[in-house]
Amino acid sequence: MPSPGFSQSALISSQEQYEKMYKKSVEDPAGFWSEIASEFYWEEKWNPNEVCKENIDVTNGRVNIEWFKGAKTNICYNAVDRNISAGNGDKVAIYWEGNEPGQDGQLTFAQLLDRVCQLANYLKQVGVKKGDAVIIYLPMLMELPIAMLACARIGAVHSVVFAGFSAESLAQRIIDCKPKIVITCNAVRRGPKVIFLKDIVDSALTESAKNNVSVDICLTYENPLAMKREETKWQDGRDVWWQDVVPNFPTKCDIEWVDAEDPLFLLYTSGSTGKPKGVLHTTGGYMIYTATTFKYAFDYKPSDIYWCTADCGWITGHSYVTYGPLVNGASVLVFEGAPNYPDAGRCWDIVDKYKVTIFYTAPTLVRSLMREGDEFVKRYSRKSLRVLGSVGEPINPSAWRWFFNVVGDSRCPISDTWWQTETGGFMILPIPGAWPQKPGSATFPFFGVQPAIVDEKGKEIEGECSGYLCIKKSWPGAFRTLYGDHERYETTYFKPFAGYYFTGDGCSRDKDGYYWLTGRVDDVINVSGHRIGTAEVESALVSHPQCAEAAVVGVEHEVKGQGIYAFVTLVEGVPYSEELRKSLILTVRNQIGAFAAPDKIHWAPGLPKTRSGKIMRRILRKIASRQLNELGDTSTLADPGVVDQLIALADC
Ligand code: 6R9
Repeated sequence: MPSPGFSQSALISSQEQYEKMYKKSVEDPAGFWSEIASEFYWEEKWNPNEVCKENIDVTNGRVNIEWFKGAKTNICYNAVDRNISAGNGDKVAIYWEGNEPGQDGQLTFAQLLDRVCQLANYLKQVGVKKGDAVIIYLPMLMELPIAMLACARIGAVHSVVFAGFSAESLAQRIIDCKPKIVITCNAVRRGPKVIFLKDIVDSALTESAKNNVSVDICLTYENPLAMKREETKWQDGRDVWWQDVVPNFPTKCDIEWVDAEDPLFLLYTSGSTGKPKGVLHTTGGYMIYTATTFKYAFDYKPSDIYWCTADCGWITGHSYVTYGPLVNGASVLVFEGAPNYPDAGRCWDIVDKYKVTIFYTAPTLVRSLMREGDEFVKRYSRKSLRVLGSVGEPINPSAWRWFFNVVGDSRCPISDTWWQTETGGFMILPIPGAWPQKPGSATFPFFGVQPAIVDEKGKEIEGECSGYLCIKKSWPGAFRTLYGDHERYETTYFKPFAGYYFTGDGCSRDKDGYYWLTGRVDDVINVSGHRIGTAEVESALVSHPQCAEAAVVGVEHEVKGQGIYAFVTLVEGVPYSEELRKSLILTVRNQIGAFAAPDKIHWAPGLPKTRSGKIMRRILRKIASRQLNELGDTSTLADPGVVDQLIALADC
């Protein structure tokens, strides 16, 4: 149960209040969201009769979602200028904590505005216009949210690429969205390591030039704590030091008022095929949805100090490091380093240092810190903490309990937020103060969200049940298309179960109506909360000259949630060796990024295939998890003998 003290002062203080608001949100979505939208700044208002236009039923033609079309606003204005006009110019917008304890900085909203405007003016001067794509490949420096906001201010479409992606992955994204400019920094320290980001960008730009996509400017932030300017490789004419140009620009920059339906950003995410999908979010609906979900999910109060450990390279960093909190005028902490450096107490050290009140993280981090023992937590007071949050994968009840009892001293509710890159913001979560919690359940839908659990045939199942999780109607934060591929948008998300948005997740609902997410039901693996398509890893493996075929499945992993398990068939005559194993793993690191490196390579003289040549992943999953008594029917295999061979080689 939420503690009575918490509920009393909570924004939503009871189940009844939630139910009343939820009812209104589904019975009159236009009225509900218009009322909320009125709290934000709009240069031109929407037509009250056309708040939402949608068709999510493929059988009725093209899938199309529009909210507040025709209205004009700007999310940077709402996140920065509006807070200054409200008298909060001197409030800290961003606290920054560097990799090493003792390195820190901060910007008030007024200072943030100056920095955003200078960069926005620079971008304008080099010819970036409304609708142009800008790639941002930066670590968690203050410059990362500054760059996002500067793009938004001038109507440019940012595409942040997580700075753990390899040169090849970066090149793939550059080739897809053809930016005029890439914004990066020379290097970054993460824990004890230095990562040379500019070198990665250089190779990505060489690769994209080979594909006839050339980028005019590589704006590089000099990160002197990681690498000296003189040591950075440089291409005159293309490369420009941020510090040499941006501070010379004026600190005032006019706003580009954009349509609510103009694109705000593109974010590439993994799907079940090899090619990442460019998820496109627009401005108005996304703005009000991220701000509103942030406010209620964390019971936000203006005095809060909020810390989300996600990187801005993922959707969580877009919606809940940058936009949602800043639009609410919240003070946000941005942390450059690694959560276990210099030791496993770092997070709690930071919590005490900044008096963090809301701490939002991923189950994988909770599990990895839990393994280090309570001692690292207990060393710090943590008494400022008020609300905890979890995202990225289902949180297992033992990690939930440790988070609740040890980190939160049994006093802070946990907001277990289920959502996706595609949904823009939270979809199912326990609003703290309103709901009795059940460890591991994401609980109930957010306002306006109508979940449906459907069976194999797409028929909605009522009551206590399990099946595929779909959503019945659009919500303001929904993605509008996949960049350059509306057909794939329809095929992936709206065709599997006509009339619904299909999430790709399995889900059950218990007798009290609580939702329990059970993980992906497609060929996507969730490693430490990062989505990785099995096909992406397979295509990286088979690009190795000695690899003939590969099949990748997810297996349970104590810390990461899921680990990557790769079955690999070598080219005829090539012997297995430790060296080859390492070289295959390196290939994946180079092509995707270190976070996608397989945990296990399983040598496979042959793969279990049906007579039509389809790999039976069901069997591979059982072998990978060593559930050898549960292999099921293998009689439809073209060669059932391969299964015994694979089992014999399991621990080689
Ligand atoms: C926000 C984010 C989305 C997938 C999603 C689901 C899993 C995320 C979860 C969760 C259970 C939660 N997921 N949060 N599963 N409980 N609280 O992570 O976006 O990277 O697109 O991943 O992550 O499987 O479908 P994204």
